[in-house]
Amino acid sequence: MSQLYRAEVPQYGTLLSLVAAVNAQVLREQPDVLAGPAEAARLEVERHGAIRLGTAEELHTMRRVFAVMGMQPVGYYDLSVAGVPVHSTAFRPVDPAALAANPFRVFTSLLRLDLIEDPALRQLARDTLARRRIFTPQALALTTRWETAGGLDEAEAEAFVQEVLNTFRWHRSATVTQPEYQRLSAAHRLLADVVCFPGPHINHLTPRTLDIDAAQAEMQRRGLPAKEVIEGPPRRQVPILLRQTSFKALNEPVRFAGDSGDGAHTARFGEIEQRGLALTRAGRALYDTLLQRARQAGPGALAQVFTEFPDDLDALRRAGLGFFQYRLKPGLPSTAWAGVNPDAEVHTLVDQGLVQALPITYEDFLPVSAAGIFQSNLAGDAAVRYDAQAAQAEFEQALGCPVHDEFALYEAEQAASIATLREQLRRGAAA
Ligand code: OOG
Ligand code: NI
Repeated sequence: MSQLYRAEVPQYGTLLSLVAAVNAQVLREQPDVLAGPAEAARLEVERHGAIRLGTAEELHTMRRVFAVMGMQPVGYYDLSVAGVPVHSTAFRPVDPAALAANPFRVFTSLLRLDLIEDPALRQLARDTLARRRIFTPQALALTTRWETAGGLDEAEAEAFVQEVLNTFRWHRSATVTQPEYQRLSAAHRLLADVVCFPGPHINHLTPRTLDIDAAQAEMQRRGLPAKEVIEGPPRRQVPILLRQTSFKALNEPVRFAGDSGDGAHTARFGEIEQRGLALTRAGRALYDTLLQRARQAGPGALAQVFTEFPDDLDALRRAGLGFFQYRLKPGLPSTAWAGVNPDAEVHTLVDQGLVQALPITYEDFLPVSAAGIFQSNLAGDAAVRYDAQAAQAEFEQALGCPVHDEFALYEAEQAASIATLREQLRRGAAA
């Protein structure tokens, strides 16, 4: 997918080399910034992509296709509150070992036609979408084979990747006429992006940077059309959640149906992300409150408002704001544990110098940031207001299963590390 996107969006190659240069610089200055060689090995792997689907059936099949690759839906994001007529989830690996092997996620949005007011336009969109087939017959057959046989052999797996790649390609030929495109685009540019093409072209791919401020400055220096703002929390000593920025979307040539002319479509872009500590529900609530306050206070208030958010790992841990993995400090003789109570509070065990707390990285997305990313790439649209409600039940019905609760996944990872630790202490104490 990376090769495909690089061929389709040449600036993306520039973005990748820029991010690699910034990361190399950070690693020269802070050689310990990555937790070991496994982290370094996957640094250059893209962290996420995004697609936008048109129908419940497309979402349902996409869920089956991602399952073949070990990716499951995590989280529900309602973007209608931000004037974007979609709701979304992120497909990703859910267990820590799978995430360590490959952390790739796909932010997947489903168009909400119920939010399009004009009934004629809604019908045009529905009919156009009903005619398209976004998966090749072979991709569907291999997905079914994986489900029934419980796996694919090497050749089938290779064929699966090649077939599924077709779903994410850009198509220069639109499925609608130019006047139809214009009507859809006038209602919402996103509507045109989802409805007018034969498939859900990959909208962006996002490498991971170790210093998003430096990467942003470098984007501007190299003349990439970078956004002015970085979405998410401000720069801090301890990065939390997710910070993102992107370059503005490209103009791509389009040929409209029925010889109705040529034009251009603007939707696809490049994005970079920097990830930090996963926050507990309490931490997230504090983040949301401060973000809200900063938005009300206006541009420039973010850093000041966030001084209320503790900014060292110990404070974050003790206040119960972040998730951590706990493990025995390596290299201690087992005599160090003599007399230790295996059931003592983890913070006490850390204080006693026996246990290390390693921050768990946030693997998900932020709805306010995502809305900002959507909007910056729908340049020129006046803000649309929807009196919508989140529609998680409908989304899950289309998907064919509930989405994972992201907090529960982090909680389970933290709890499992504590259980293992206590087990080791108990064995040590008995020895
Ligand atoms: C998805 C926007 C959200 C992110 O990184 O928050 C997103 C889209 O533009 O389709 O990718
Ligand atoms: Ni993104």
